[in-house]
Amino acid sequence: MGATGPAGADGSTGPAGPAGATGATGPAGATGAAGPTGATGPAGADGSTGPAGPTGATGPAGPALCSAEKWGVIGRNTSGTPNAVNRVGPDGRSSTSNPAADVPPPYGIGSLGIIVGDGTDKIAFGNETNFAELPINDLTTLKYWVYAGTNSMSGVSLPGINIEADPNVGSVDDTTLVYLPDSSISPSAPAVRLPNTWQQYDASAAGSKWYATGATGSLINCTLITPCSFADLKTALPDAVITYSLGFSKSSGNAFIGAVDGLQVNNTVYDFEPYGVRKTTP
Ligand SMILES: [Ca+2]
Repeated sequence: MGATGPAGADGSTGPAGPAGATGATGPAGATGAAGPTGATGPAGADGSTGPAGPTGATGPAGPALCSAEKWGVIGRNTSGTPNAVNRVGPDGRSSTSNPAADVPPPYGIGSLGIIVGDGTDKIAFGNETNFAELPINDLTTLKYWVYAGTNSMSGVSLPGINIEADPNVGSVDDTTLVYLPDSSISPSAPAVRLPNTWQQYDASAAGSKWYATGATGSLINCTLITPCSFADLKTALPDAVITYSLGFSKSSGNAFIGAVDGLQVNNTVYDFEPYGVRKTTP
């Protein structure tokens, strides 16, 4: 037997086998990190208008536009071309270093402005209704404030108080009781009269000078030449009553340009204001 021959050459590679079957699904991966916040979106449209709210409470009344208090020019005791007007101010001056007039009238913001020229001008401004039949002896306080718009008090005659009355003494039924501010002395009048500022006169105080017009003045010895105090006047006229009016008067003679305010009759102050006269307390 022959020897075994050499091994034959390797055969060629056989064809690829068929693909294996798909493996099973693996497990889910871990959750990824959160992404960044997105940009703000656009604003939405305006909502619709809501319903109207309830009506509010009524507010307080405003200042009166005029007063029904019965004060005015007494025509039958006025002549010439004087002027009286309810006005704002005048404000007085408090110091020479302040050019602004800043001292208001004694009551409120205004007063009764009065202008009386020389000659025959005279004016009466008062109340012809509310004081009728008031006994003179019931007048305990009678005061008022005056502002003289001038740079010098020399020769200035101030408005006074006039009361038309029935004296109930003697034979006449009418007289006018006249307060004289220019000849009255302290404490009825200021010790020093000053221009361009407000000063008070107390026609019912000691130092007051009054007279009664007509036959009554001579009868009780209270005349323009020999005036008496208000206390003496009341003593001499125990039964006198007010008749037609009580108010201010500026008679003829010297001029007056200024104002009056704060007329006090007993416990009532008549405050002269731009819209009329208002009653208040001292
Ligand atoms: Ca006033």
